Amino acid sequence: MMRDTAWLSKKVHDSPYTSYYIEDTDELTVTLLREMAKLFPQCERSNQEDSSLQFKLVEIEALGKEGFEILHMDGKIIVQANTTNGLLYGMFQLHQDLVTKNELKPVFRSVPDQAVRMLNHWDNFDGSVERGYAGDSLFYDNNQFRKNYDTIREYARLLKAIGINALTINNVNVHKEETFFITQPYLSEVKAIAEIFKEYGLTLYLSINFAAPISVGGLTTADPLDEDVNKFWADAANEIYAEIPYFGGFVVKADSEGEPGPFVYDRNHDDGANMLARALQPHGGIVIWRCFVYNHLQDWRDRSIDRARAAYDNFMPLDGNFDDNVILQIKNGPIDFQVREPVSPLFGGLTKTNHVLEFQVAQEYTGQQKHVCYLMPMWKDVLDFDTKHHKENATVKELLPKNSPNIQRSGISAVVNVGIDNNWTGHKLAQVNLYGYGKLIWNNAITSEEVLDQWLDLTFDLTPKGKEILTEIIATSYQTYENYTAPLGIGFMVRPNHHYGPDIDGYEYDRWGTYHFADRNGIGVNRTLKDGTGYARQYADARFEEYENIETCPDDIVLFFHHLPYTHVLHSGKTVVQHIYDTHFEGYEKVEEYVKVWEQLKDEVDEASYNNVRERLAEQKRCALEWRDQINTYFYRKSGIADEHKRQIYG
Ligand code: GCV
Repeated sequence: MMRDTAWLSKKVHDSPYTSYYIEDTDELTVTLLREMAKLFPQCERSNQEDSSLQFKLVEIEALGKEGFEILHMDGKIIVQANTTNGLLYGMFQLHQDLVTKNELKPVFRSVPDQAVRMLNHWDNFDGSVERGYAGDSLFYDNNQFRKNYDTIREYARLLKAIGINALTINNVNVHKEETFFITQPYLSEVKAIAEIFKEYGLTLYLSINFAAPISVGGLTTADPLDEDVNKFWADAANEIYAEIPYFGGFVVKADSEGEPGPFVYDRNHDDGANMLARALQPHGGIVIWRCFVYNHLQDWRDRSIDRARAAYDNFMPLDGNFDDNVILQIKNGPIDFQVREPVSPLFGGLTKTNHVLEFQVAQEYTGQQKHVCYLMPMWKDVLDFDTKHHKENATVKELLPKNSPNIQRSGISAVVNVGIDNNWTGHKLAQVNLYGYGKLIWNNAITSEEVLDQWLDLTFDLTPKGKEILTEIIATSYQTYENYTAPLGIGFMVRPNHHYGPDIDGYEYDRWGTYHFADRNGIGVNRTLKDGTGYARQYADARFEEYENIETCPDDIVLFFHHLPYTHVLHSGKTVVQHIYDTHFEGYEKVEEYVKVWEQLKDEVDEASYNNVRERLAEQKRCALEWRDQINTYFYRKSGIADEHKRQIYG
């Protein structure tokens, strides 16, 4: 079966540009030529410098290494950039503009807002993907590399077309065999993949296991201050760069959820990260060190521990201690990619350490690519969040580059949502999340609506009515998902381990630190400074005061910060319990509506996509009903308060 080539499936056929000019400069020109042949089949290369379509290398400082301009005048188009890499980005933009019939401006300049624009695969060598919902790994099967280079090349072009410039290809939980990826014979296999991404200007990184000096090197310790351990990593780096001179570096999950790290040796994260950084530094490599560090063996009886505090408590005191080639990677929220969380206080907090933000495109907690859930609105909220660390210009998107001492080492990363499934993402509509992620981190000002509009035009051939229907489904899907799942920012309530479907108390008496504390009177976690865990104090003053005070704390995250009686009246005018009932009825009804209106698209989308979405919507409806009834019943039983509208709630 032909793979669904997502946003590069349509070619430019009916444009007046029948010939183009480009100088042959470097190996990326080969890629550009190949892409032109694929995407603009009627446009032939010419040696006429004044062809109707020209790709030009220029020297315009403001464009940097990746930016480009598309000039449209006198019937000609000129794509210009300082590098062939920039031209390649420009060509994909032009393809998109022509396919979607976007009116070309006389001068369109595009320079990425974030320097690091990365994806992390959580793929395992056995072919499984941790939190993967689109089939097995693209790269591995049964402890072998798949060597499916055509598919990988197809993937590389999809990523380039949306602006991604780096990726890791193995899980941050680095299991036994994958620990050896930094050595031969695996290194040659890694190189074969790295070469393909390099054709598109993407840099490949590996996740490494902090204990590799023991398991690979045969040492008795992985202590970052031990000389032999330092030598092990320096040798490993030498070997890697001898094979792959353009290798990006390491991504590290250390002292997190059972992964080894410096704590074992009474050392800290800066000791561990800087030790690896020293090994990579002579080669220009980078260490990306994750801040997802918390006590995952918590006793639920111990109310003094708050998982939300952990990243800030661990890393804030180390700000400024990290080498220039270390980047900290911080999840968008303090817990774990919930449908609604406050923004991590490390953004705006850290000012002396390079850092990137981590999103999750994979829908671990947002319906696992069985439910439609458009994540752009959430990501926009995070990037536009005003940390209030300064009077102005203190949004997350502005502070990421500003608060990293080396602007080239700041940006955004994300757990990707693709697998070997023919449509890449399992749920066809989940493609929009990958597309949107790339577009948004390149251009932080793009709106959710613009992204959706583009993706629909690139993907389907819809009538205006059809487009309206699909726009409505996708645009409302995030709010819908939130409505029928965990309310008011409390999070979790999912089945343990696989995290799919409702299980309200599933984690309540467990060790993972994700509690909601519902009792007969109320629900929520008291994270105030006054008499709670004090998490609220990790924010800048204005935010702290806003969250600390129940009068000003926003409704949508109020249960994250406060334990409230069910009868507490929200800013919306509803009580907590009535809000829960209303949103859960609304959420489910909306899914019922999606199922119905999708049928109207039968003749508008290809059969595979039609059936794919229809089947998944049916599952979403089944699951949303479970959520609705379990949540409503749970809170009815706890509170004894009836629904004002007397809808059916099971006793
Ligand atoms: C890769 C969550 C997920 C884990 C994941 C972890 C992480 O806890 O459930 O599967 O592990 O985040 O981000 O490291």
